[in-house]
Amino acid sequence: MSDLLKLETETLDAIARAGDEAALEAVRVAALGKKGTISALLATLGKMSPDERRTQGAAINVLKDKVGEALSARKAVLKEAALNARLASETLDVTLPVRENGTETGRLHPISQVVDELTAIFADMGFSIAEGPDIESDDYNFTKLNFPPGHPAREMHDTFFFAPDAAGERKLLRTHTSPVQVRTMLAHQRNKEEGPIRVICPGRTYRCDSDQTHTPMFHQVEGLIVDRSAHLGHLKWILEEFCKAFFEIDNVKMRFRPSFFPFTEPSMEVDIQCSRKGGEIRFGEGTDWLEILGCGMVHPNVLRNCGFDPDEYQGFAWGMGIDRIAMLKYGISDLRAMFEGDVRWLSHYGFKPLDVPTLAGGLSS
Ligand code: 2NM
Repeated sequence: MSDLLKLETETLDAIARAGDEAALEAVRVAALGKKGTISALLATLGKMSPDERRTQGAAINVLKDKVGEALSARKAVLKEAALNARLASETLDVTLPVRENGTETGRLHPISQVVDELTAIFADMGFSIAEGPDIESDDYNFTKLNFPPGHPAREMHDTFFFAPDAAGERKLLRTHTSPVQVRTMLAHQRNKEEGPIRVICPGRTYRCDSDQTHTPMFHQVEGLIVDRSAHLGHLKWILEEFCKAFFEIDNVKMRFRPSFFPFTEPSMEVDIQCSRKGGEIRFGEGTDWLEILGCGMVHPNVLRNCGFDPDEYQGFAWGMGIDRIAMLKYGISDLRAMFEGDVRWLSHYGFKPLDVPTLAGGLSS
């Protein structure tokens, strides 16, 4: 009996000292597990005489029940303590502001926004969008576009040239997106496509020029129509519709001045009506003019170089600077800040990524 009493004292003591549920479980296994002290005592009952078994059995079972109760009581205490510790450490301040996800905090660069706007406007008029490589051949960037070798207009483009390759060919960074139109015309012929070409080509362009109003990389969008009966009246209508849609005004006056480009004849520069009252440019009103693009009828040499018979086909094309029209539309004064990648600038001038521009839903609202 005194052994039983000793075991009881020791076991109850161990239960009282168990500091967490894992320690308590170890005590339980040591006492009541298969090889536990109390289980071992119960196993001795079989070898006892019936009398012995009656007294000893009752005593061992009383001990087993006591230990069992002590275990569950201690377990309840430890469980509550563990819960209280978790509640104290895992606090959540539900009054904190909700952190917004990327679609709310991220911003699209104004240039991406303007490209999306141009795309929406010209796609609505039935144009496709074409892209091409930034690294071009001299042939596609110049020769096919009626800039013959040695022509002074080549020098005006401040071209970035690469070192000549093994075959002696000198690649360059395209100085305009016009080589994409060249590729479009050549592919149209190669694939024997039917019908007119109607395409706009937005993209990066490069010239070795850097000051307040020039960056060595800038963006252009050029448009091209080639058809049997394309004429300047169509060009004028397209440009007017574009300006009204892009600047989100009901009416616009445009002024076409004669100019020169190697790839068009005749060539024109286009101004749009604006007012500059109070240092702020507004389009569709006032008596001032602002130059926004160049255009013209595609030169017969260019059509011929790209596989079209200029006696059967005519084309017109135009080109403008995306950076410049983005700055005009969105009141951005510093060109170079556009390419500095400063998130403070972007969070001010950028656009919410889910506000996709559409003609029906509004371009910029
Ligand atoms: C401009 C102005 C005038 C132009 C011409 C062509 C092509 F490939 F058809 F010959 N593409 N772009 C063009 C015409 C570009 O940018 C100021």
